[in-house]
Amino acid sequence: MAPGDQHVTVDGHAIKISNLTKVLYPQTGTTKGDVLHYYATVAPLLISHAKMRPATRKRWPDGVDTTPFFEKTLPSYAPEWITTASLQHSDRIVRYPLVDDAATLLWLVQGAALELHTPQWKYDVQADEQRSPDRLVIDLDPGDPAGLRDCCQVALAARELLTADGLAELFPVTSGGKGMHLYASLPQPRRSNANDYARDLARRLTSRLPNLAIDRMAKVDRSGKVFIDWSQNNRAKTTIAPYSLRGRQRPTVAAPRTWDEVSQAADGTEALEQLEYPVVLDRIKFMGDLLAGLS
Ligand SMILES: [Mn+2]
Repeated sequence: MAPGDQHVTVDGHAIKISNLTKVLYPQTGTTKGDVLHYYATVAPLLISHAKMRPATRKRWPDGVDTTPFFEKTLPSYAPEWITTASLQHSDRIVRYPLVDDAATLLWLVQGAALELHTPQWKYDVQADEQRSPDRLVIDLDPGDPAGLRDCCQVALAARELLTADGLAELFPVTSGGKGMHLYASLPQPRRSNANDYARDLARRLTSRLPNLAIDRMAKVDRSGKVFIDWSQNNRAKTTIAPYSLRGRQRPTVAAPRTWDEVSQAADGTEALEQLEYPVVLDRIKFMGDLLAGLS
């Protein structure tokens, strides 16, 4: 082993951990050790929402100031104990890891996978099949000068529409980027047409808030409006997993929020900002998992 390398045992699996002092976020001095500690702490929460979902990783081996790479296929040097799903793509079969346990999560993070992206459906390893989508995600992307406050106004309207549609609870998550994601568990009857439902919801939101929201995919002028991206419900798409870090200048997180926070931001009482990992660690100590109840 190189100096500074060590082995940790997680779920009975030995994982080699290296370069703990390497700075991955220069602006904040956040090291790989900090990142591993963050993921080890949020593992139970992150995994409860990411398990059984084939994970695409975005890796920054040399830190966030360098060019990352997307990785779908699990590398051949990966440990055999990682649970995988082999999925047929148009031209090839891709073997993805399923982030079903802390050992898998930490092995991926050891490889500087700062971001984990997952689809809104699960892969059933026993049956060897892809299940129908069990979650709805609505991605709210603000176009300058619109910001999180505008997203919150759209989020409140979305919550009203979903409630009227009889859907279960809607969960707001600030993305760690510019905007916000809204999640809902999909009841069985809506699972076969999640993408159509999301598209229809986006259209209804846009007609309700014509000056604030836009739902067109084309690169029309989105400035000052919130783009409601419903397309991430497509089976081929993934979204940043809740509790994943982001590979941005600062170590922000895709962080669950309360509706009180969203309401106060919408009416301007209290500004809402993207959260960095130390704040997320504090919050989970006294708030637990705000996404408990999401499938
Ligand atoms: Mn987005």
